[in-house]
Amino acid sequence: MSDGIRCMWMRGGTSKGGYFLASDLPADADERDAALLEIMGSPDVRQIDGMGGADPLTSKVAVVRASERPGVDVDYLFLQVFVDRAIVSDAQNCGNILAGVGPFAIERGLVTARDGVTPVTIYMQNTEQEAVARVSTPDGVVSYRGDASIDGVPGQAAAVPIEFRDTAGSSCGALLPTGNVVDVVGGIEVTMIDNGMPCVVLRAADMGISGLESPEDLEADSGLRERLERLRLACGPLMNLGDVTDKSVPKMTMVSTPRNGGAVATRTFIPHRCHKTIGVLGAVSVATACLLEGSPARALADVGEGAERSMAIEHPTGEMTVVARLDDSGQVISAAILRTARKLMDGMVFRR
Ligand code: NQM
Repeated sequence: MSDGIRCMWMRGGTSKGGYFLASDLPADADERDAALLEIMGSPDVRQIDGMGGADPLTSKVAVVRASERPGVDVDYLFLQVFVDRAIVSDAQNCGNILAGVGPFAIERGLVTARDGVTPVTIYMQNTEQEAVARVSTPDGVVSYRGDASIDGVPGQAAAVPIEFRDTAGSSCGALLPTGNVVDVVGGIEVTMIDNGMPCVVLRAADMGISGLESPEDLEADSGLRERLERLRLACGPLMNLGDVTDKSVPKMTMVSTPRNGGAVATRTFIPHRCHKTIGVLGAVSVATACLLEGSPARALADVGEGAERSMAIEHPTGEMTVVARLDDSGQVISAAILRTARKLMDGMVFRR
């Protein structure tokens, strides 16, 4: 039998995946990716011969190492293992999988836990930015139990609040890579934005939908999917992302008026499947688009007032609240969200 690779399987926010120490994986990126494809069972729509859950949200990997950067505890590399294609991509970050990185780093001894709450400063290698996650550690031991709940995950768990700073232009080089709050691409008004995740934000009505449809119904609409993909391929180069045919960015978020007292309603393709909720950094980017005077989202959104805005981004299974802090000129300077995480398995995973 082949040797196993040590890993922990965790739910991070509304996603799930394998968490590895960098030192437990092949150092060569091609060899590492070949191992991860086998571990997940890709390419195969069912991922029947691997650990993946036949959904991009459950086919994710965190690679973690102790950081050599001043003031930073660990470096985190996010890898998206495509389900139906033999692609492992580092072209995007993931704020949901990020929620498990702090607990994992403590469990693996990379960070010493305090009694109570342990802040873990994480350098996100994909976008070269930092986040601080606060992990519940009563008596210096990670606890996954608690009374926090997040939409899209049943039950309650320990809160993992995460704060992001300086996420603008994470992958596109600028918050608004075209320099414009609104561009017309293929006849549709869009905001191309990157506040931690490259997103194209457009009105649901402009795609002929109400914006309240279920992800299943939207995925079943092949005409909608084709129009969205055409638009995405046209936006990619305009966002400094080059040819995005084989990339999982930009995300496509269709917005409409909030229906449940939130800031805005969303339906997001990531980019070929419709998200059951919304990505963390995706939500930060969409919230930021809602705050931009003149954007298509702004006209539909309820953005509140003041230097700190608590914005509930409505999605198919509830909402995700983004707490945005603004400077005097109205620019978002930091964003915080609440996630939870859970250890599911710690052991060895095997290659084919
Ligand atoms: O935007 C899905 C997720 C994500 C990414 C995706 C995420 C983020 O829900 O930060 O969390 O957009 O591919 O895990």
